[in-house]
Amino acid sequence: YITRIMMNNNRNQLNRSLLAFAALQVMPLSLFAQGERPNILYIMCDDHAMQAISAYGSPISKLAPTPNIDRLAERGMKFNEAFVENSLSTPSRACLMTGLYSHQNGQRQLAEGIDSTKTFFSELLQGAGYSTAVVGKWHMSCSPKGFDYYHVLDDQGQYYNPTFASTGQYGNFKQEMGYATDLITDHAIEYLNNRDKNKPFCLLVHHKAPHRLWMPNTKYVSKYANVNFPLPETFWDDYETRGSAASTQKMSIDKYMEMVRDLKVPEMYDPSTPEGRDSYAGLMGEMNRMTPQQRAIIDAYYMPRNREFLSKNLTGKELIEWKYQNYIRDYMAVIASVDESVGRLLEYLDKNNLTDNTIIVYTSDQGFYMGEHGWFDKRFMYEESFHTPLIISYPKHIKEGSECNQMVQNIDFAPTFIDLAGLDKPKYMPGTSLQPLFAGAPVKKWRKSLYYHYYDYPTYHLVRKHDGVRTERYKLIHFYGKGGERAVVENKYQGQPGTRENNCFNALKSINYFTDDADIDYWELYDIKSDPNELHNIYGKPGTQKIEKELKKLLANYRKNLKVDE
Ligand code: SGN
Ligand code: CA
Repeated sequence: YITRIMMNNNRNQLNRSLLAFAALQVMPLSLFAQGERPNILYIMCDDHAMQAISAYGSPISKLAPTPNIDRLAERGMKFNEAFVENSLSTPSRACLMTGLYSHQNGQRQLAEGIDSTKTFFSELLQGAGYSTAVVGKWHMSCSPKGFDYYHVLDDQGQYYNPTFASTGQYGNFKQEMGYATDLITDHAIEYLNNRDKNKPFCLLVHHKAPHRLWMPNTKYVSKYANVNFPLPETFWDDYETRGSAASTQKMSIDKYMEMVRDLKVPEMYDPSTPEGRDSYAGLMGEMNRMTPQQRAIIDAYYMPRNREFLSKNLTGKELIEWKYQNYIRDYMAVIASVDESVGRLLEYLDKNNLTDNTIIVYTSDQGFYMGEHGWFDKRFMYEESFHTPLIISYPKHIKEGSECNQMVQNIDFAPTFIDLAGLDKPKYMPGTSLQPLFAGAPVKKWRKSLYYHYYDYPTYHLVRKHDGVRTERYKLIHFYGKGGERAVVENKYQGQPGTRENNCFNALKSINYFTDDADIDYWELYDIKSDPNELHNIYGKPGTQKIEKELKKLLANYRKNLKVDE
C-alpha cells in the first residue's frame, strides 16, 4: 500500500500545493516558525460509555479497569461534562467532520443524510500542511475526504476478520485476518510509520468496538466470566414520572436484548418467527467469519456457559439479571482490547519521541446505557447517552491529572482541531475551540447551556423524536412527532424507495415493529443536581413555572438562531 500512497500523493500533489498555498495566506507565520503545531491523535470508540472507563470511577469499571485509558487521564484532562448533539453514530461522525449540528450537515438519521459538499475539518488541516488519516469505522454515506491516508471498515464493520477499503478505493472492501480492534491499531501504527514526517499529523483512530453485538477477542473472551457486576441504581426504573417515550422504546435488556444474537445463546434459536431468524442470522454473520481456531476458543467459552444457563431454566428477574451480567461481561471483555490498543498507541508515541508534541483525544460517538433504566443502546437525551467520555492529554499545555466540569459538546471538535492547526474557525461553525479550557481554570465566558436534537424515528429501538436544552442544573426535553408509520413523511429519506432508510423501514414494518403509534407532544424537566438519575420529571409541578418559562425561552432561542426546521 506504500506504492498506493505514493501514487496517490503524486496525483494530488498539485491540488494540495495549491491548497497549502491558500492556507499560508491565513496561517499565522509565528506558528510555523516556532514549530508549535501539534500532532493530533483522535481516538473515538463506538458506543464506549463513561461507565466503562475506570478513570470515571463507576462501580462496574472498578471491576473491569481500563489502565491505559486511565493513564491518558493521569497525563491530561478528564472532561466530566462532555456531550453529543444527537446520540447516534453517523450524526456524531458528521458533526465531528463538519463541526455542524445534524440539521445543518444533513445527517439526522442513521443512513442517508450527509451533505458531502460541506467542508470537512480534515480538508482544512490537509490544506494547512497536515498529514491526515482515518483508520477504522468511517460509517458515513460518503467516501472519506480530506485524508492523505484512509483504511476504513465497511459500514458498521465486523469484529472478526473484517473487510477494509483503503485510500482512493472506497467501496472496494477486502477481508483481513484478525480482530477488528487489533487490526485498526496495526493500521494506525503503519500509517504513523509511513507518513510524511516533515508534516504534523492528524490521525483519527475510530474503533468499531464496543458496538453491539459485543464480540470479544479470543484472548479476552472469558476475562470477566467469574465477575459479578453490580446493577446500576436505576436498573428497575418503572418510568413512572415520565411521558410515554421512556416506556414505548425497544431497548430494554428485559424485552429487546436478544438471547440468540446479543447474548450468544444459539441454542435458543426460534426459526418460527422472523425475529428469531434475524437474531440467529445476526449471530452467525459474526461467528461464521471466524477461522476454525478462533471459533473453537469462542465456542469453548459460550457453550458450557450456555449449557449451565439452560439447565437452570431462569425466569423473571433472575433471567433479566443473567442477561445483564453477561451483557456487561462481553462488553467489558471487548473494552479490554480497546484499552490495549490505547496502550499500544501511547507506547508508539513514547518510543518515537512524539509524546511531547502530540495532543491525544479519547472519546466515543455517544454515551451508552449499561443497564441504567433497564436499557442498552443510546439515543435519548437522558444523561447516560447524551454524555460522552472525553479525555485529552497535551503535554505542557494541559496539567496532569486535571478535570474540566464545564459543558463541552462534539460541535467543538472541529473548531479545536482547526485552532490547533493555527487556522481561524470558519464563522458558520457553531462550536468553540476547547483550547481555553486546557489551562485548567474555569473559563468565565464559556457556554452555560447545550442544545440537543434526536430525529431517528420510526426505526430500531423506537426512541421518539425529541429536542431540548441542558444547563448546568436543569434539562428540558420536548418529545414530539407523529407515531409509527405516519412519522415517515417527516423524514427526508425514509419514504424514498431505494434508500437504505426505506429498506430498513420496510424490513421493520414486515415484522410489525412499529407498535407504538400515538402522536406525541409533551415535555419533561429534570433538576440534574438534585436528581442526577433523572427519576423525577418535575415538569408542570408546583414551583417550576419560572424555570420552565426560562428554559422554553432558551430552547426557542436556540431553535430560532440555529434555524431548526422541525
Ligand atoms: C445497529 C444496531 C442498533 C444500533 C444501531 C446504531 N443493531 O442498527 O442496535 O442502535 O446500529 O448504532 S445491530 O443489529 O446492527 O447490532 S450506531 O452506533 O451505529 O449509531
Ligand atoms: Ca455508536
